[in-house]
Amino acid sequence: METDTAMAVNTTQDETRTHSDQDAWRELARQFRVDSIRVAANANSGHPTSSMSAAELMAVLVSKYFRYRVDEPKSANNDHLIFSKGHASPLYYSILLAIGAIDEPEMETYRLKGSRLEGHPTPVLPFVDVATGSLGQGLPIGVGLALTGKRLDRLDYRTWILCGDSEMAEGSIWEALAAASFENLDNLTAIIDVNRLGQTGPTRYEWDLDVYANRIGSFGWHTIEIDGHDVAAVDAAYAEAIATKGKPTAIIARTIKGKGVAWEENKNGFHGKPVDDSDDAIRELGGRSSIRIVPPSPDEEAHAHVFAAGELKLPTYEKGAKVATRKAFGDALAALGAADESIVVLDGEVGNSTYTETFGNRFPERFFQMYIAEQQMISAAVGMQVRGWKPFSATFAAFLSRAYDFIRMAAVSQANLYLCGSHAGVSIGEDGPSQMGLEDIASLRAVHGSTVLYPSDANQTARLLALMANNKGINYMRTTRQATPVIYGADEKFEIGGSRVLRSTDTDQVTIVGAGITLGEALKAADTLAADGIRARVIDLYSVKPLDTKTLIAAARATGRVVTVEDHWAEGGLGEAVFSALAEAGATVEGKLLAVRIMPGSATPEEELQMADIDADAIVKAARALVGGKDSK
Ligand SMILES: Cc1ncc(C[n+]2csc(CCOP(=O)(O)OP(=O)(O)O)c2C)c(N)n1
Repeated sequence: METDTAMAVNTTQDETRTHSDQDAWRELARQFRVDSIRVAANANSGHPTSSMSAAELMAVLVSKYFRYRVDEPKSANNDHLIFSKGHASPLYYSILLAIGAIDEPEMETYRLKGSRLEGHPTPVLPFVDVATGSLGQGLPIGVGLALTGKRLDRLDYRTWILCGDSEMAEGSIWEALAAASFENLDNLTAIIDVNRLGQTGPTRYEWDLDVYANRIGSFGWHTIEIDGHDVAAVDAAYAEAIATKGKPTAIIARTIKGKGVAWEENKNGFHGKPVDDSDDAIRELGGRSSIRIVPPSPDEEAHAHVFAAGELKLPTYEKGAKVATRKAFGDALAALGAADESIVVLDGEVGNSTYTETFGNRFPERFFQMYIAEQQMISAAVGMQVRGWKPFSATFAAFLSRAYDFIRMAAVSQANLYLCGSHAGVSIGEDGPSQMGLEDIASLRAVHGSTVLYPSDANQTARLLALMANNKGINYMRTTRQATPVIYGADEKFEIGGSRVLRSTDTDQVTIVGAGITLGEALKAADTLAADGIRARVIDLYSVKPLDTKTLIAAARATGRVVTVEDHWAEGGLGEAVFSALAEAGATVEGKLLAVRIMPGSATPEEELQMADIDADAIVKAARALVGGKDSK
């Protein structure tokens, strides 16, 4: 058994070993407290008291149970340790120091400018799988890692998550608790540091461990209640967690916030600050030490599972046919999945609307139904990409907003995510505004380093998706519910950061920029304008971020007038992207930003576009007004 072969703090045998192990764990916990206090004092900020409560929990874990190769932090067989309570970073860095992952000079840079030891852990350090610090994220991401271990990698690594008790109020934690037991994740252990206090005062249930145990137990977990400062109890709890088969385990540990420093123990008002009189505190704890440990070794022989892969054969569509881009997304995703065995797909229980079901039917082993739990869907994807899988997550664009904080944090995690939001805009029609994605371009554009693609026809969707699948960072594709005409041939080339000029002459008087459903409206408008003798340039802005500023600037300079049209709120969408790029380039234009500005209701798609003033008629009117045509007054 892995626990017996573990290299613990000491190397003595038999009876004496138990006692000396326990002494060594206590010593290590003491060192973790001292190190947490001293680095926070040095930085004059941080969360030492939140670190001190979990010192024994972590000392026993890393000495005996956490199987990890410090020299190879990305090794497939390593266990994973995530501080869901990321603010306890002093404790986390104290562990890294003790296992030799960082050295003493670096330890002293905690929270200082340029340091890898940021206020909350991020993957700037190779030992950190994912960024935490936004509470309620570590456990759902851990579910993703544990799922990956069971169903994708098929390796026996374990995932250990340290949670705070105040953090347990987050809804995403309960999404994770439900998902983990449903998936029988006995390779996942939640360690709940019940220190009774949160940031501003007592937590809801303070030290009532039974409340946690009953609720978490009713979610299908094995639960163990312990005194989190009793190293023997902590040791026994980990052994029991490992021995528990078929369900995940939650260790619910009663602890004391600020433990070890009499004047701060279990007192409100010391959260998130250096310990008062830190020198005295360190003296009270017995002074500094430099214990170094070697965590137990993982099994080096096992290899991650690899699925079979074949040829890439992207779908093609006949020009003139009417196909929804969401349908083309589903077809293309399945085609990409056939060629790239690392592609996995997560569904928020709308796979027959987003068309991820096409992939799911073909590759059930790489398809994950996350049910209507968007935070868990994105977290699981973040966990999967830690191990090199390429997760595509799809739901209605509107519902991705529920997981926005997880997407934001995924960027901090330097994660590679592939997102699709379907049912974009008012053009979904009768279902009404609750189902309409009208904020997604703005929100996804605002994510650091993101890519935002918005195809307008089926062939373009397939080709852009193939490019997106090889792109890093947070990638988003916006798809349309309505069938739209196929306007591009299957052999046309597109690029991330590109655009396509569909109508142009040397004497264009106005530029119309659209994408997705509004591109067809823009083309219709250009025809109407042409009949009036107004020459309009039409640009398909399928890459909203990065933006093809070169083409836009050239068009703006050539025509002096720009109309943008989008099925999205005016704020932060395609139009604002275009006009801010033009302003930055110093291109002076007369502009009109057509976007949704009314609260839509139910109507047919055509009526919706018309009521929102983003249909062909609205574009014609705006263009005429700019050019000074007959409807301009
Ligand atoms: C989503 C979110 N909301 C609020 C905060 C601010 N915050 C940081 S720590 C904390 C209290 C956490 O208490 P607990 O989970 O019990 O951990 P402890 O510090 O007591 O160990 C709060 C509210 C946050 N980081 N994330």
